[in-house]
Amino acid sequence: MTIQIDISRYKNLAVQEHEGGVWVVTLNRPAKRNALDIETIEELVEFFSTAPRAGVRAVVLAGSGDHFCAGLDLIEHHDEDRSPADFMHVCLRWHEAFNKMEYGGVPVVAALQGAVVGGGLELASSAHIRVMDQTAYFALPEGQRGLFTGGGATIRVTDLVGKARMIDMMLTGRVYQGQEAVDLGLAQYIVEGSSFEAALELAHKAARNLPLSNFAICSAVSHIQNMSAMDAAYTEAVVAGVVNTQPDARARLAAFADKSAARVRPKK
Ligand code: 1HE
Repeated sequence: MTIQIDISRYKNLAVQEHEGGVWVVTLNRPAKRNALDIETIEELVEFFSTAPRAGVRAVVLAGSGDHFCAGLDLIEHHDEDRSPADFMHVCLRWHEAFNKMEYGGVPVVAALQGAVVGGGLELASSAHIRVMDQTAYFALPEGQRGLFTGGGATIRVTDLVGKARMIDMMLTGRVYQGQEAVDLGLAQYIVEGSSFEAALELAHKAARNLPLSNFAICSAVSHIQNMSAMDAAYTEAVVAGVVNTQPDARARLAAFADKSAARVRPKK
């Protein structure tokens, strides 16, 4: 019951299929520094709702131009002059998109450059792996703009950097970049060259895992984090029961047994 992804439906995203089931989704409003307007969020909901049922094995999420994403479209927000209820519904659509990413079961690798700020950091923190280049920087300018985070930063950015740093970022507009950003957990990789090329390579690596293993890694880990220790242990056992007995794993286990499978070795 595989469904098709219709790339012609996307206007603010550029959606491309690469080989091996890897798809590249690019925020495509560089003139607006890829700010997230309502239409972009709806397209993210659509793509990440469809991807798990469309045979997508991994996604690279990128931004076109010099910046990954400038966060909430402040001009749209200003022009719309929204009511509290309106903006609550906007935020619920952001959560729909970002939860589909984090809990959808398909590995998402974000390729970061330039500004990864406000809602852009909320988006990036919904990916499973973040790769930054030397130009990437992270900030939460909400405090300065008279705003508050609404796309999950209180959950995901706090998870990455801890409560005290999250509050400092919001109060003072502190910017993190370079190796320090990796040391804090804002990104897992920093590269000299293109973050896109590095992200693509990681996505291909993840795509070679069995889909059911990736489904568990990219949904069960997040669900389990939300549970009590007792429920988490139970759920882990149930998920492992299903994943670790999948028929497709037998060939991989047989290759280990007959010594034809690669061994785990440190880097030379
Ligand atoms: C935008 C946006 C935007 C740029 N909404 N239009 N986010 C922020 O507070 C970050 C706001 N943006 C910036 O600080 C800078 O634009 C950047 C550091 C990202 C890039 O700087 P620069 O010098 O390359 O570009 P620029 O000249 O500032 O902007 C170029 C154009 O992009 C310009 O439009 P133009 O029509 O005048 O050419 C800008 O208006 C437009 N642009 N950023 C709309 N964010 C669910 S709650 C989430 C809450 C938040 O995310 S708050 C954080 C918002």
